[in-house]
Amino acid sequence: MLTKPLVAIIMGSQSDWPTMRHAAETLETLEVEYEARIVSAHRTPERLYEFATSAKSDGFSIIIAGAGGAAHLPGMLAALTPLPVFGVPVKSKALSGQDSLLSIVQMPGGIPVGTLAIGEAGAINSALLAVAVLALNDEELADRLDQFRANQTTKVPFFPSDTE
Ligand code: RP5
Repeated sequence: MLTKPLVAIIMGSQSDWPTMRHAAETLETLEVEYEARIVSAHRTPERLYEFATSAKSDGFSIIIAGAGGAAHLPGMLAALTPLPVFGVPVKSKALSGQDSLLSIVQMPGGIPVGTLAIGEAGAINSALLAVAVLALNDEELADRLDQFRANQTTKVPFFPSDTE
């Protein structure tokens, strides 16, 4: 890795990676360095504390945190770091991610978690939101984000087709 990653992608479990890898892939597309780690609020609370309290001094600017079920991870991270935290509700088996969404989005006033959609769309958008923030101070990144969005626009057909 040539430069220090600005974005940390944190997830509660290995089982979250099929969702959170979409955030990673989106950052790769936009050439933003990231580091992905498993940190569980419930199973590895000391790892969570150590990561969150040193994330800023370690050079991270933004934390993306994905978790499912009783998804305390993004909120606990936000409580322990001044960095912006974007939460991705992972689709749970029991309640299809509605539990994850409500756990992440319903933070008490004072400790914000920017909460995205459930699942893959939320993971992708968490990365795009992170890029948009970083691009405020990085013109080359802003250009890449503009290009990404322009490419997306050109892929939308004017008319529907029977072929997939
Ligand atoms: C959460 O529990 C994780 O974020 C994951 O979404 C969910 C299930 O974890 P596993 O039992 O698959 O490890 O902490």
